[in-house]
Amino acid sequence: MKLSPLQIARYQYQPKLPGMLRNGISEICVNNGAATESVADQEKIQALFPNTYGKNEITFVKGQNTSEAKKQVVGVILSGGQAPGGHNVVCGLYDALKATNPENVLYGFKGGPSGLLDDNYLIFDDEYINQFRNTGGFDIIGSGRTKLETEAQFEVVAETCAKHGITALVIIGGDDSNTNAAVLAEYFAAKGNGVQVIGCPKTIDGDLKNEDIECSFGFDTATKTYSELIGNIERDANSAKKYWHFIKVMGRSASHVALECALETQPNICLIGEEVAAKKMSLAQIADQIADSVAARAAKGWNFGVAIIPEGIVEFVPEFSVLIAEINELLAGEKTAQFNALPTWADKYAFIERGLSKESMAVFAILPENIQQQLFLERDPHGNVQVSLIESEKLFSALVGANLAARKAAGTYTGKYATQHHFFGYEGRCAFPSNFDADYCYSLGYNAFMLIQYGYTGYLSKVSNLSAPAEEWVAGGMPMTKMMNIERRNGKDKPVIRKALVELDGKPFQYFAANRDEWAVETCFTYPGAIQYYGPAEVCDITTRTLALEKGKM
Ligand code: FBP
Repeated sequence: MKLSPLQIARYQYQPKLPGMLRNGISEICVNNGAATESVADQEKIQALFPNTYGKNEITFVKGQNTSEAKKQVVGVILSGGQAPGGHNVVCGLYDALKATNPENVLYGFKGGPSGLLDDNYLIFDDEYINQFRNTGGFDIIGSGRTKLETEAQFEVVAETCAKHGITALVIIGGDDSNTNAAVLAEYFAAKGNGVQVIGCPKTIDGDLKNEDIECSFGFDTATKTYSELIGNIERDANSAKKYWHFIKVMGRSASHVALECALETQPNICLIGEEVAAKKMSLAQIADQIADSVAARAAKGWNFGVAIIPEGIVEFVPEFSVLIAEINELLAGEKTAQFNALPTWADKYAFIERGLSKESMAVFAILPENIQQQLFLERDPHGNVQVSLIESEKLFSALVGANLAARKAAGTYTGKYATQHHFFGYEGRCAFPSNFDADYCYSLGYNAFMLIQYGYTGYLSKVSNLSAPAEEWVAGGMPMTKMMNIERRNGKDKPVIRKALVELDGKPFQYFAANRDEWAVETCFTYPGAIQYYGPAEVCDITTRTLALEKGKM
């Protein structure tokens, strides 16, 4: 295989570890912090996790390594959507494991959690792992979305571990996967089978964060990739001056990705799902707000602009959620077949009209026909509408078009409105990790092994102080039960790690809110350019604006 010059250079890159992990394995010792309790529902969580609840937070410091010298056999999986840097978590884990004892073994279970169930694995060696250093993607062992949550599955995992003599598992995943990792850790601890479980915080969506985890890995690289593309589009828009660009960006539910891209590129519009929900905004209100910007810019002779739409937006629009719930009900059970048998769209439309409430029908009626049809075509295995597949960038551009047509008829708008649509998601998930993600991920993996070596289980690998240079990062571990609360899921109370949504009183959103009126009307675009890997640290190593604002550094 012919390698690109950047690929060759990235193989040589040595990721930066936190200062306290740089002195060699023999000089890493534990500093015990305070005992922890869960963020809410303490009694219930404690009752569910009697063996792993309330443990101490720990940090690693320079000092005599006092861990037990024993051969370690570790298994690792990647879980869920790709996020840049996943390979480096595995590399960091492998390097710490081998530096501690060359006899140690690292198993990679293939295709995500199902690899553990199917005993589908490889054993890492230098030759294999070296091909993946500082590269994007999850192809080192693959990933998958199988959930490990039942006792029957845990038993199979226990058997897989016993078969290979595995004494620790590292689960690299988002909030759901780490929730399941915590339950698995408790299950193994209760069984006394000696298998430790350590989690690592992954997801480009940025919604696995809390007072302990400053950010999930991959968010930095993915948002930088999208911001580069959005900046390029802004420059094109400002050059040609003839299109409004509607750009949807990934983020299954939370709007962190959209917000970070907006902070990087200062578009005319960026919708934030959490704000839409808090203000209970309707589709018409959102369209009206965007149309105000289009009209104000048109009045200055600027018939162009850029609007960022978060992937999960429609689920935050209350009337839309009600509509979806009614459609799911309308097509429940055998009614799907009945609906599908209707010969024309007009017949189907009449069926829908009879089945929906007056309010939901009013919402349905304003949707462009292609979106209306999408709602009935794309169903998940449970028969529910797949909201994530809705082309919300096209939905909003059409609603804005209708709003502007009404303004034109009323004589209040005379501009031109031509649109382009984009969706940026997969483009960013497997990019070469930025220096930040390369360093952060390597550190998370290295640190995960130190947690294993010191005998911890039910901990999340934690690297913090991330807005400072890597030298000053703090490495340690946090009991996963600390991040848990009880939430209603599928009609049952479940212990889960809380998903972090955009906080409307948080500094990143506040900064955006303080500036967006000007951005809506003026042309304040900023062009971040491509991720830089080589050059001054202030160009190459800085992380997101979101983190800088959260840490008061902007
Ligand atoms: P994770 O939460 O598993 O990290 O995945 C996030 C994500 O990238 C979302 O942004 C997106 O909605 C989804 O995955 C797409 O999933 P798929 O890869 O299954 O199409």
